Parts: sequence; C-alpha cells; structure tokens
Amino acid sequence: MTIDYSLYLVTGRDLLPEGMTYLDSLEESLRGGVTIVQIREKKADTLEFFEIARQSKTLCDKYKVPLVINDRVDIALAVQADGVHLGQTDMPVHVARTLLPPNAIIGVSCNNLDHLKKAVEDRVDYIGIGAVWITNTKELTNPVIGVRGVGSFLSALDGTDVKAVAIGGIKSDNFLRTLHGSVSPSGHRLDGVAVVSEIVASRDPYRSARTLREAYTSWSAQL
Ligand code: TZP
Ligand code: MG
Repeated sequence: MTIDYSLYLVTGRDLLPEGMTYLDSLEESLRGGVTIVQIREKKADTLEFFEIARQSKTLCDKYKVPLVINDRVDIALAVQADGVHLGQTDMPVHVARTLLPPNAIIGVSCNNLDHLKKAVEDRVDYIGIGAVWITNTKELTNPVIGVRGVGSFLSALDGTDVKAVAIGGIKSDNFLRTLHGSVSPSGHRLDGVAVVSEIVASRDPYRSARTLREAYTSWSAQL
C-alpha cells in the first residue's frame, strides 16, 4: 500500500483549545484532509493510551487514513494500527518488525545523520526529521536543524526508498518555506510535513488542516 505522508498529524491532547474534545478535533482534522495520523501520548497510562488509540482507529478507518502509534508497539498491535513511530530510545526497529504484521509502517525520529544511516540500514518506511524550527510542543535537547539541514538529510536518502517528513515548529506561515527550502541540491524533496500545534491547538482544525493540505497540493502540482 502506498502511504500518503503529505499532511501528517501528530496528536497532542495537552494543546486542545478549551471546550474542544479530542475526538471532535481529530475528526475535523480528518475532514480537513490530514493524510496520516500519529497518536502521541506522553503522559497517559496504558489503559488510557489504549482507549484513545482504539477510538482514534475507528475514526481514522472512517476516513481511510492510516494510524500510527508513537512509542508503543503493544498498543499498535492491540488496536490493529497501521504502524508505529519509534524514537531513538524506543524498541529497536528490527524487534518491532518481528512483532508487527509484515506490512506495518515503521517510522523513526532522526535528529542527525547517524540516526538516518541506522534507519536506512533498518529499512524503515519513513523518517521524521526534526526539529526543523523552534517549537514549544516538545522539549528540544538538540539544536534545530533548519531547512538547509533538512536538505542534507534528504541528500543522504538519495538512492533509498525511505520516505521523509519534517517536524517541529511548522505552521501555515512557514509551511511552503519548509517545503521549498529543504529541497536538496540533487532535487530530493520532502514526502510530507508533520504538525502538532498548528492543527491541534487550532479553534478550527478543519480549516487549519485544509489550508495546509491545499498548500501541499499546490506545491506538489508545480513539480
Ligand atoms: N518531534 C520533534 S519536534 C516535535 C516532535 C514531536 C513537536 C512538533 O510540534 P509542533 O507543535 O508542530 O511544533
Ligand atoms: Mg518515542
């Protein structure tokens, strides 16, 4: 199955505006055109994470959008998610592969080229490159990469079939700059852009998602 990474929503329940429920926000984002969803729950216990993932899976299925679980292979299995997103201190990719169904999506966060090299060796499906810009959503332990930095990651993916999304501080006002500015000298482009706050913290997640999706679509149509 070909996965559309173009508008990759990563959830963040802490950031929901007052009065907006998690599921309403997710459904509006799906209606607005997010193409893949990752459930990221850093504070939930296992039962809560499982429940959120289960409900999210039902909603994502309704919109035929793949669902990926951050950190937790067991939860991905429990809700029959489409894959997992693993950080550098999570389950090793080769172990996750043996646990998950053969066609599961496995993505890995990469903050430097050593991470990228390992991810390519592990034959991951995609890498998340970040943080591109400064963000308050996640405590950053490394300097931001910047768009040119992302370009050098993309160069390092030349000749591989590993897909790439950028994450970190991406908003509607730097969205196109992120896409344009990161094209590598060899012409390698991002396969998508991942956002948390731009959609999750929005009072109108439908509109926010739609704006980004349209921007991505018009950018890719110019290629
Ligand atoms: N990984 C690197 S930056 C980040 C994650 C999960 C947070 C991105 O959030 P936002 O709100 O889109 O800047
Ligand atoms: Mg992790």
